[in-house]
Parts: sequence; structure tokens; C-alpha cells
Amino acid sequence: EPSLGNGGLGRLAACFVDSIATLGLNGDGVGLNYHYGLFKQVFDHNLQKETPNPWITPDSWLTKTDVTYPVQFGGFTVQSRLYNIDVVGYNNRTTKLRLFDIETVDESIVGDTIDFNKDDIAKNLTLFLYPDDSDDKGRLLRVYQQYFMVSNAARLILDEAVEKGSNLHDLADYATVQINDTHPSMVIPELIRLLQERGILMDEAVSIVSKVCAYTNHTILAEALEKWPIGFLDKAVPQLMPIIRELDNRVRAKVSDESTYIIKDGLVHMAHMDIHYGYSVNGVAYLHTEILKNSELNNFYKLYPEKFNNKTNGITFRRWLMSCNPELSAMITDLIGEGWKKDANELEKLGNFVNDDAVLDRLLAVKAGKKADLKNYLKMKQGFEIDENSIYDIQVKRLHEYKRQQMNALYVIHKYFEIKEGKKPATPITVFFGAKAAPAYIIAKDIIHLILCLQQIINNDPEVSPYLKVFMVENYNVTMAEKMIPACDISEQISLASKEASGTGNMKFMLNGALTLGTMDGANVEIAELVGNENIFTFGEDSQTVIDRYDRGDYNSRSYYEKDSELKKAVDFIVSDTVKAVGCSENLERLYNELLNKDWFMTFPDFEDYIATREKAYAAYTDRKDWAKKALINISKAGFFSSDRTIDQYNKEIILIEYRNTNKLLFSSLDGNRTDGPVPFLAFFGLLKFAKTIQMY
Ligand code: 8GP
Repeated sequence: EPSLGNGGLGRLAACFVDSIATLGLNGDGVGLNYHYGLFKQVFDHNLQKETPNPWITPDSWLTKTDVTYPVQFGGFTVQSRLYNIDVVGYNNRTTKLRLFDIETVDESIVGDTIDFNKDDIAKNLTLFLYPDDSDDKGRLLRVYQQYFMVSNAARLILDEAVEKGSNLHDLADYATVQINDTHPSMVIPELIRLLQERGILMDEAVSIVSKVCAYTNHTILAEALEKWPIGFLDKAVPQLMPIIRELDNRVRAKVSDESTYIIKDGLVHMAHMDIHYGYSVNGVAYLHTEILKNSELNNFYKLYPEKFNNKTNGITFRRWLMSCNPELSAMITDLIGEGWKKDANELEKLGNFVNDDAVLDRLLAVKAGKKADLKNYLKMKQGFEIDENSIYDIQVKRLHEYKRQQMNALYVIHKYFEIKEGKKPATPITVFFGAKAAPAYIIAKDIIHLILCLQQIINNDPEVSPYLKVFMVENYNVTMAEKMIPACDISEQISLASKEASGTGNMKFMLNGALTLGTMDGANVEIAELVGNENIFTFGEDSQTVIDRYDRGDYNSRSYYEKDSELKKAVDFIVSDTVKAVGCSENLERLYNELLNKDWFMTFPDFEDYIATREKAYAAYTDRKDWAKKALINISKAGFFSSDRTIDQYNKEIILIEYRNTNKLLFSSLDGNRTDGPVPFLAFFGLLKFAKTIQMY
């Protein structure tokens, strides 16, 4: 909520820190004390505008510490300062989020927009989370930010380890660094550099760091796998480049597969460095990890099969049930007692009530109450007029073409035409969207524009609006999520199969008794497995079909458009006079052309099945008892998605916090199959002396 994150990646980290606190583990999250979050989204003439989003107030829980380090960049040095935020888990257990800042940051260079002078690093280093990287200056600033974060974090880890008795040769007995996507990857060469500074020779430093660092991959989207031009690193962090070159040379000496080299074509591939020099590589849902092993990172998997493992994401039930839905929490506690708050698997006990009419009625009443609450909140906040007896069909997440909000919008157009033609839905439908688009992501902003235009057209059409309404909430954030998720009937999780690494919104909705309408992607696959096909609405092509089509490179969206008259009608509407009357021709035509000539995330092949499955879900909604039963089954099966389970697995299968204190450890093969035997790289380290530090970025 302080907008220190962007979407799923940051929110996951927040849930993890909560679980680390709850489980009483000795771990911290490390990040930067950005003065401004991503941006505040404002709608103006049906377009997204971005305004600065300052979050620090005198009441913020930031605690200034005495910890400060000089951080050297090419040609200048800045002095850091550590701030802590207490993070509270269950039963008042706490841990700390460690946020580094510099005192020279100058908020006065920020005006009414999120543009600012990117030249003076001492003034702008921690101003913004994810500063615009559409130009070189913006990209370079991100390198400065990343190095600043990891250099501080690495020193914090070393100091803490030494304080606890480490001689640094045994650092791996004291610390694990879980590299959360590639933003902190420079921690590998930086730790090596710092160990060298403290007198440890290169060979040993590499060996130590390779036992300390583990890497989590959160996406297969190529554009998110960071590759920095050598020139950027030479300029910003010249002290790291010789180390990175040496790391690359060592790979070249050992490995013949050039595709895995760290430096290629003048670019440093951060994920490659993580995989070669980390001891664990994990994906964030079963399907995602399989895709990493068999497709995206297959060349690495062939080199290091033992490093690959899966850790399906999770969410904190404190925030995403107990705090945001006290009514449902109370009902659950009445039925099965308090135990589920500590052991989420106890939710399974709700399975005993699936044929209990009184329980099903109560569940429906709780949902109706939350729907009324959302209606009132959005009336107050945005002046929306919502029919609380309608089906609440919700898609909230970052705006990205792979998440396919555009396909949902095409469905809305399709439904609009049906109603106009006299085919009225049995139950009125309210379609909610909430999404921020990256400021430089043109097509994503065009999709928002289309949705806002549809909102204006449909909600003001007296023929259609009694049956269908569309609302896009402004500035979707955690507070808004806490209102929307408990009120939801249908959770839209419609990414192109293979592209959503996991998703975590899908878990939050399930936990609050919404039914998923989704593709077999990310953690949806595991949701389907848990609840059974009767309690989820799945559709669309499977991930292998999609991957194969990308490999063949023969997707032609126009051919689908020409074959399917319903699809054609919906797509053509984007550039109709009706939409252009409330929208901007340039944006609408750009989106229309993108879909017709590219449709890179393949909405058209799934469209027909999407419509049919959505209709099936709406039809199922009319049988209220049966719907409540499905919802209860979803809640009862959600225990697996507690982030307490995820963190416990990170702890036991990667970090091995409890297992490092003996030479004969219970060794996780890191592939889900635990085997007894010595841990090769720990075998000579002997006993764990003190509690360890886990640094979670
Ligand atoms: C996100 C994934 O897209 C989402 O499926 C997953 O649930 C979430 O991570 C947590 O694992 N990935 C990112 O946000 C991401 O990779 N961002 C890139 C900028 C690094």
C-alpha cells in the first residue's frame, strides 16, 4: 500500500514478510525507501494520467537507524541510511522491512507529473519506484538504484553475520540471499567484491557466494528478464564489471552452450548470472516451473537439473481474509474453530458443511453484505451506481496484454450487442476492472481507454444498463482490493496460457468464495486440481498449444477475425462511430490495428470458448444453493495457498535454516523429493553456530 511495489511481485514480497514474522523466522526484506510509489492513476477524458504518489507522512512507520554506508558509483559516492518498518504477522510477531535511502534526495525536483530530471543521481536516486525506463537515462537510473540496494544489503548481511560470529569463510552457515527476480542480481558480484575487500581470494569468494545466493524467477516474459548494456555497468558501477567478466569467463571455460553465457552481444544477462552462481532456481507455480525447465530455461536445466525447484506462491490470510473479510472469518471460526488461523489446511474442515443449507445461506448472506459494502464504497468514492443484486464479475490486476483485459472488453461488447438485440441475461451483470498501465506502455493505455469508453456508453444506455454495467475503478491498489475481493462472484483469471507465472489475485478471490473463470495458466492449474472441474470454469488453449504456436510463428489473428462473425462484430465496434463519439480515434484505431494485425497474446483463438464458458458461469449463478456450495468448496481448498506454506517450503527446501546445523542433513533434492544424505556444499562447514539471517528482497 505504501506503493513500494508494482504488482504481484511486490505484493508477494509483502505477504512473505508477513509470513516470515508469523512463523518466527529470522528473515528480513530489503528494499529502497522510495519517496514516491509507482504513480497515482487519474482518469481524464477516458484516458489514464499519472500523477506523483508520495506516501511518506509523519505517521508512517519508518524508523530511522544509525546504520549508514558509503556507496561508491563511477565517479562519485553517496552515503546511505537505513530505515526500518515493523511488519506485523499473526499474534503480534514482527519482523522488519529494511529500506535504504540517501539524505540528499530532493523532492522539490518533482512537480505535478512523474517526470523529473534524471541527471543528478544524488538528488533522484530513491525518488521513484520503477522510474520510467523508456530512455537510456531512465535505464541507467535503474542500474544505480539496483546497485545501491544490493550494496547496502550485502554490507548489512556481512556485518550482521560477523556480529553473530561468522569469519566470513563460513558465511553460508549464517545467511541466505533469496534473489527476488533479477533486480537484486548484482548482489552476486557485489558480495564477491566485498569478500575480496575483506581478504578472501576470488576462487573462495565465488564459492562462498554460490552457496549463499538462490534465485526466484517470476516471469517468462522476455522483456522482464533484465539484460544491461556493458556500457551502463561500466559507467555506474565500474568496480563490478571486472568481476562479472571473470564470472562469465569461468562459465565459458566450463560450458559449451553459448546461449547460457552471462555476457553476450555487449549485454549482461542478469538471470544467467543468477543461475550459474546461485544454488537454487525456483519458479512460482507448478506449471511455471515446468515451463522454465522444459522451455524457457531448458538449456540451464540441462546443465543444473538439481538446482531447479518449484515454490507455488501464496498469500497472507491475515490481510486477505481476516482483515478484509471479518464477516467470513467469523463464520469460518463459528463452524470450525480458530485453528485455521494458524494452520490454513484446517479450512478443509469446511468440506463437512457443503450440504448444510443453513451454512450455505449464511455464506450467501455474507457475500451479499460484502457486495453491498462495495456498492456503497464505490458510490462514495467514484459516484458509481451499482446494482447489488447483479453478478459481480471482476478483473483487477496490472494492465498487460498477456493478462488479456482486451478479451474481457471484447466480451462486454459482445454482451452489449446481445442485449441490444433483445437477448437479456437472466441475472444482471456488473463487470469491474481495476488496472494501472505502465506510463510508457501505449497499447495498455489504449485498452484502458476502450474500457472507459465502454463504461460511458453502456452505463448511459437505458436499453442496456439495467442488464449490464461496466466500472473501471480509479487507482486500483491494496485498499481497493480489500473491498473488491470479498465482494466478488466471478474472478477473471484469463491470461494467455503459459504467460502468467502464478498470479496471486486468483488465490485471494478463491479464499473469499469467488469462483474462478480462467485459463489453465499459472496457479489456476493448481486451483483447478484442488477444487475439481465442477467448481471452476476453465477455458482456452493449453500452454503447450500456445508455446508450439509461438515456436511455429504462424499465428495470424486476421484469419480468426474473418472466420468468426461474432468476434468481427466486437472488434469492429472498437472503431465504430459510437465509440469514437466518446473516445479518441487515434487510440482506438491503434488498438484495433494491433488486434487485427498482431494480437501477440492470442485473444482471438480463445474468444469463442471464453464466451461459452462465461455464459456457463452466469447460468450456474442462478442456482444459488449450488453456487454457494461451489464457493464453500473453493474456500475449503484454499489453505494450500497460504504464504505460510510457501515460506515454510522456502525455508525447508531452499534456505534449509533448520537443517544446516548438522553434517548429515535431511537434504532436499530441490525438486520436491526430499532425500536423506549429506548436503554436498555444506558437508565441511560443521555446526551452525547462531541463528541465520535470511534476506528476502
Ligand atoms: C509476477 C508474475 O507476473 C505473477 O504471475 C506472479 O504471481 C508474481 O510475479 C509473483 O510471483 N511477476 C512480476 O511481477 C515480474 O516478473 N516483474 C518483473 C519486473 C520483474
